[in-house]
Amino acid sequence: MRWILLLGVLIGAAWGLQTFAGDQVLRVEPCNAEQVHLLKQLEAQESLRLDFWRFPSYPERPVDVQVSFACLQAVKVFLESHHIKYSVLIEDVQAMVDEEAREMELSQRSERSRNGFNFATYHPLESIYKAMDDITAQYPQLVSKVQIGESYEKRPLNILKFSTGGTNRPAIWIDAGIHAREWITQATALWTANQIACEYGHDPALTSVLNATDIFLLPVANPDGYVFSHTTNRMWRKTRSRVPGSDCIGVDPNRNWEAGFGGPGASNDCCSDSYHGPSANSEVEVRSIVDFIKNHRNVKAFISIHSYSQLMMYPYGYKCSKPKDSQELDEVAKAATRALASLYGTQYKVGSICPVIYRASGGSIDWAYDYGIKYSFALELRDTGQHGFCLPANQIIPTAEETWLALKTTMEYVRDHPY
Ligand code: INF
Ligand code: ZN
Repeated sequence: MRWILLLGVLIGAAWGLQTFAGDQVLRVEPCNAEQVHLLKQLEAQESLRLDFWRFPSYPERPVDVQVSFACLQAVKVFLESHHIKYSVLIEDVQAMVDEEAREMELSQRSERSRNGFNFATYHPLESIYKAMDDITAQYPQLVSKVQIGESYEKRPLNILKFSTGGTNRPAIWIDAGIHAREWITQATALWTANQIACEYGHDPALTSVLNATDIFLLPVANPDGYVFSHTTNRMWRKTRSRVPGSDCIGVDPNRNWEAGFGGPGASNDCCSDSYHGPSANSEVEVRSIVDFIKNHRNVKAFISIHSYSQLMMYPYGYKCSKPKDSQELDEVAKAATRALASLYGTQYKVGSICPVIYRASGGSIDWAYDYGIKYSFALELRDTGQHGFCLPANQIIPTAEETWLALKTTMEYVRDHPY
């Protein structure tokens, strides 16, 4: 049995398939600034190829880091020798990835036989795009597909526009999947698209929102990265752009916006997962959204969906001072997360990016807020680390249903508070 595993790993590696045999995810709990500094030194050690699922930051907060089998012992010795507390959050990353792949294969097989779209499983990009076309075809009076650009590898960037008429109505922007590996976000966005289409005219809150505002929904903001996370490296986060002169690929699209660009909370190392890129808006995926928003001055809310950690955040990440609207944004986020928790009891934390998680420059919602879109929020969906980016498919619909309550609460508030 073991030689079959070895053979699989070798064949996978020959294909450039990233395997995670023996990898673990550690939850590290630095207890002071010095220990955070040590973790940042570890992060800088490229040879360890550590994959921080949650980055080290000041002041000290829990850090989740995926460690390859080859480096596991060395990293644990390092942490223990510096008395840095850690625990094993995920025992076997490969087993979790394999389980997810098995579930996808089974449900896609049954879906083909039933000829219906299964929202309760993860889908490759082409299935998501086909589902978007089907929703548009089924509800042509309400839904239209708009291509706002092309990715680096020339895949379409498609949004769904939900509009019940009127011209130049206030609009709400929602994007998901800007970080490729956060699969629950693309799945939640697709379920949400179907929910909006089906529930208009039935759900009073949604109907009242759509009778006054338009909704622009981008379910896959980083299609190249998403395809790569399906075909090659499940833990891929960035875009797939080739930066001239770099020996690594991709830019963190949530560090590439003109908002404190290149400041603290982003890396200028092209191999880092938080690499900000050669210049603001260097990533065509980011540029396309910026251009769309600039051509639609009626956008009054900007919601960017990430995972994981169960948070609803508002600006700023590029600085740790509060935005002028912090009290109002805090109240909206608290109301939205109360609605979310009312369904299954899922608890979210609320606050500005910097104090809630860490300093992060070049983020999308900071740009939107400074551009004048007051109601700018980032959601971090389930869970809090037990599965991380590999949330089991049986949680897709419950996550989407509870997130929907937060989105509706936010959209009703935006509708009732024109500015
Ligand atoms: N989010 C963090 C990030 O490093 C935090 C964040 C969210 C920063 C929103 C700025 C804006 O980008 C994730 N979670 O990557 O997926
Ligand atoms: Zn993210």
